[in-house]
Amino acid sequence: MSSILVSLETGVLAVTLNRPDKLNAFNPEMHEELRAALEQADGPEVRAVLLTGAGRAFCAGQDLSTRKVTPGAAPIDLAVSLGNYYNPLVRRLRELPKPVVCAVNGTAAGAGANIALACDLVIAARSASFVQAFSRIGLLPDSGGTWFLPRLAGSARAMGLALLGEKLSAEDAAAWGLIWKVVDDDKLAAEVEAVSDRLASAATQALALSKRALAASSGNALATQLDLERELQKLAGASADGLEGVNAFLEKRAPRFSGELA
Ligand code: LHQ
Repeated sequence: MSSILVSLETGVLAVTLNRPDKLNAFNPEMHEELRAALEQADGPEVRAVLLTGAGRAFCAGQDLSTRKVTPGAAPIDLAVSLGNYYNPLVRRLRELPKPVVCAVNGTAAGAGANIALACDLVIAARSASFVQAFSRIGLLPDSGGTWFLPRLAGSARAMGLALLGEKLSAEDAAAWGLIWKVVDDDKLAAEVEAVSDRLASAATQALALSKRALAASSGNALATQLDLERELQKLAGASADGLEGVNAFLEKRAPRFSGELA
């Protein structure tokens, strides 16, 4: 059985983590398959990515069943796993010039929580939860957790989540600004499909430029950010979809965006 399921429909590349009996915890095979699936997102036929999990969890982070160390043996070097797999994955999600929707269908724990937070629009089922499980096993948040949490939730809440490793409900995650929204469990599939379809028929380059500008903002002073917006808006305005958007508005019709990247 493949540990990642992939389908492409109407411009949406749907990627499902598929190790439900392990709560979709990551092993090297799943990382490799996910990397290959996300490579498909480079094709012009893909205009949005939808990431979700099979079964009752979104993802329980690293598969700990292969991590048992016998006393006296050399410890496993976790930097290798982060350097080879988790860090490139988080960067890929952030740097992909296309929107990534994450449907958090159940528990998102450890790296699984932070991979969800790395996505652009996170929509969670009401029964889902987010657990910075790291402190419970003697680790610190990784996969971008120490970067995302203070920016999304503020430093007091980031610290509490990191140090206590308590379960945060999807509703609290939304109230704290960690995610875009929560929907009833039986509405999740329809909601994420509608949002993904909408994004896949939008002006793809403009969305990519929004992603780029927002990513840059946390390291920039306002003056620098204004310069960046000026530079990027020039590109958006000169693109085929930029022209189509304005023309459609003036002609009082719905725009037909090609989604071409410059
Ligand atoms: C699991 C796992 C799991 C294996 C549930 N592995 N089997 C990066 C670099 C390198 C190394 C270190 O880490 C990292 C990043 C990380 O992600 S570190 C954090 C790793 N993840 C965790 O510590 C979470 C561990 N899991 C849990 O705390 C709970 O299972 C959660 C809160 C996810 C769900 O709780 P429950 O709903 O009560 O389910 P459960 O605990 O009964 O789990 C169901 C099964 O899934 C169970 O197996 P079993 O054979 O007893 O049915 C678990 O052992 C297995 N499972 N997480 N990460």
